[in-house]
Amino acid sequence: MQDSLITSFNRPLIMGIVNVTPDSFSDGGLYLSTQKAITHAKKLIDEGVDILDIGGESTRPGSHSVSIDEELNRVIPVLEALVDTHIPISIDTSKPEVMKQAIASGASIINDVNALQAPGALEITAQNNHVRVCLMHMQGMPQSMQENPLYSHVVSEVKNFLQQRIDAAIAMGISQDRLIIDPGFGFGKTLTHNLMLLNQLHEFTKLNVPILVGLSRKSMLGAITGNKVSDRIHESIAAALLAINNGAKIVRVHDVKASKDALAVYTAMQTCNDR
Ligand code: 8Y7
Repeated sequence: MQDSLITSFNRPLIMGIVNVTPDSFSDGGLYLSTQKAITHAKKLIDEGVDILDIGGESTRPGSHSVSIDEELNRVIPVLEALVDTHIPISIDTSKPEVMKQAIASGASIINDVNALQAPGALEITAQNNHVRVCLMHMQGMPQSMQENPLYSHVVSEVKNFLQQRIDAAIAMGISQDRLIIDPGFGFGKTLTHNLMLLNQLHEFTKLNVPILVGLSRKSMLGAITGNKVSDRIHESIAAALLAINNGAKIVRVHDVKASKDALAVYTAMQTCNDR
């Protein structure tokens, strides 16, 4: 089972992003976006993805939330179409009801940008003791989080928050080996905050839980290079590699093939002494 990869981490893992968010400007509707998401996921599998992260609610800066039913209608058909591939599926949600139904449909990881803070989220996770969960840090809410991010010590504040969420999960009976942490690049952080987190990512290894990062195509990279979102592949690869070199075990990316090739160089370097 692929899950053993996540346990051993003998190489960095690639989580591929599968968004199921109907484009309000095209009239294809939900059916078309479902089909598109499935086709896209299969392409990522062909490219060698380790985990698929399926999300039905945009959490980009400025975005608004969707209802439980709408989110379920988006993600469940996609999940059902992909379980037979046996690639571990992560459900990107903060809603306990979506977590529950996604797990019932075969999701084995919960990716919660809200770190299981919604009422009932810890309980659902605890009740399903085969699933892993990624606890991410965010300051504020997506609608307004980039308006005025403020920290006195960004690294220690993010680290303390993640330690508290680890403690809350463990107190609920979720074992530590099911947890993953994420500093939440771009979620209520300025460019400087993001760069400090990336530079000091090693600090987070002290929490003794694998680190996941999402840097792919983010505006912090555009702020450095000036490239538009569709043209940020090189900086995304550089950022993923730096994160891995600084202790990350999983990278959440759009560009699976490119990330895989870049990480192959890292893994080759890491294992040169074993030859
Ligand atoms: C992240 C994420 C997004 C991230 C984790 C985007 C859902 C914004 N970013 N989940 N989700 N970490 N764990 O630009 O950084 O992809 S959405």
